[in-house]
Amino acid sequence: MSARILVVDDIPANVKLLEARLSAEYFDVVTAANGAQALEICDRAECDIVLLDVMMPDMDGFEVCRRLKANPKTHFIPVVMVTALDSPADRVRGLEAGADDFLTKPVSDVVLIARVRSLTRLKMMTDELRMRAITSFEIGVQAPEREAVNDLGKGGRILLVDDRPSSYERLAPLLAAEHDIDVEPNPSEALFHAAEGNYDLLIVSLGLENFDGLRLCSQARSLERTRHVPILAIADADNNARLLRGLEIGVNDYLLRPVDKNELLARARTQIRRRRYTDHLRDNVQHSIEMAITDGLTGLHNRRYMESHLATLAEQAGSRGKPLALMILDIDFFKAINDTYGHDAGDDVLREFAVRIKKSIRGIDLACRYGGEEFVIVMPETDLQVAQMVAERLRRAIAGEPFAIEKGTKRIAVTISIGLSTLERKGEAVRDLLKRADTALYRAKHDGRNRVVAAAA
Ligand code: GH3
Ligand code: MG
Repeated sequence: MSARILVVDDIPANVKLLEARLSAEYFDVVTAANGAQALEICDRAECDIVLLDVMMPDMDGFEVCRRLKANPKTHFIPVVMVTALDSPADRVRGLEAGADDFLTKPVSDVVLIARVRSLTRLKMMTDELRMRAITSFEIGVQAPEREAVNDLGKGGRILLVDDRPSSYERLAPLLAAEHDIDVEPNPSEALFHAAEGNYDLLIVSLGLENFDGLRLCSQARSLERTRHVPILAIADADNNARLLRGLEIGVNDYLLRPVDKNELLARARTQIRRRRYTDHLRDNVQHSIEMAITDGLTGLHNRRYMESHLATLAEQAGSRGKPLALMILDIDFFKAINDTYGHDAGDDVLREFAVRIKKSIRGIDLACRYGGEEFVIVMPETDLQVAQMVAERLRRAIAGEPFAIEKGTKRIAVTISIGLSTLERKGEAVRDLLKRADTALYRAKHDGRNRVVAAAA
C-alpha cells in the first residue's frame, strides 16, 4: 500500500529530511515550499496525505489547513501538522483548523511512519467509498461533501471505557458538554456495550487494571458492528511502544495523560466528523446498490437482480437435490387499463399488484418485476404441486378483489395469467426454465386468460 505524500515546508533542509525518510519506506513524495503551492497541488488531487509545516511566511500552516478543510474538493485529505510548537494550546489550534494529527519536531522516524501508514489506510478506504458513491451522486443522491465541510463534530455518541473513577469522573463531564457520553468501567462488558450502542466514537484507556486495552481495540476492529467506529486511545505518557502497536491495529488517534481538556474535545470532534462523513458515503453506496437492484415503481427486485440471483438459486437447488419452481405472471389486458383510465391508474394497479404478491409469498421466495406488467416469482424448495396451489391462490387474490385507482375513488377488476415451470434436472439452464414458464403463460393467455398453466415436463 503506497501513497503519495505532500511535504510542505519553507526550509529546504526540512523538506529533504522528510522526503528521504518517506522515500526509504517506498512512499511517493511531492513537495511544496509554501502554502499557495500546497493548495494548488491538493486542488489538483495530486496527493493522499499532507505533512504541513506550521511556521511559514505569507500563509502559515493553520491557514493552509483551514482552507483545505473548507474546500469540498480537498477536505477529506488527511493533514498532519509538523511543528516545533508542542503545547496543548498549539495542538488545539491545529485541530480547530481541521488537522488530523501532529508530529513534533524533531520528528521520530517510527512515529512518522506509523502515522503516515495509519492515515494512508484511512485515505484509501475513504477514496474507495467516494469512488463507489460517485454513481449515486450522478443519479442525484445528495453528495455528502457540503454537509461534511459544515459539520462541527458535536452531538456525537461516545462510549468511554475507563476503569479508574478518578479518570472517568473528570473526563465524562468534559465530554458531556458537547456529546452524549456513556461510561463503561468494566472492560469485559465494553465490547458488548460498544456493539449494542451505535456509537460514533470509542475512547479507550490503555491503562486498565486487569485488562489489555489494546486487546479491546483489536476486538472492536474485527467485530462487524464496531469495525467502523473510530477509536481514540488514552495512554500514559511513557508508553510509546504500546501506542504504536495501537496505531498498527487500527486505533485512529490518541491522547496522552494528563489529558488536556481542549485537546480531548478537539480530537473527539475530529473523529466524529470523519465518522459521519464515511458513514454518509457508505449509506450512499448502499443506497445506490439498492437502486441498482430494485424496481422504482413497485419496490420489488428488478430483472437484473432476478437474473443473477435465479442462477444462484437454481444451482443451489441442483446441488442439494431440492425442487425449485418459477412463475411468470402477466396482467390481462393491461393496455386497456392504461387506455381507459390513464397511465397513472395503470401505475396504481402495478403497485397494488406488487403489494398483493408480497403478501402471498414466503420470505425465501424471490419476487421481481420482469418488465412492464410482467412479474416473476422464484420459489425455492417448492415442487410443481405446491407451486400450482400458490399460483392459484395468487390468481384468486387478484381476481377476487377489485383494484383501487384514482386515489381510491374508483375500483376496477383486474385479472392475471400465470405460467409455471419447475427445475427439471440438475444443471438445467435458467434460460430454459424461464422459457418453459413463458410458453405456459402464452397458453394461459390463449386459453382465455385469468388462469394458471403449468409447463409440460
Ligand atoms: P395481455 O392480456 O395479452 O397480456 O394484454 P396486455 O394489454 O396486458 O399486454 P400488452 O403487452 O399488449 O400491453 C402491456 C402494456 O403495459 C403496454 C404498456 O404500455 C404498458 N406498460 C408497461 N409498463 C408500464 C408501466 O410502468 N406503467 C403503466 N401504466 N403501463 C405500463
Ligand atoms: Mg398483459
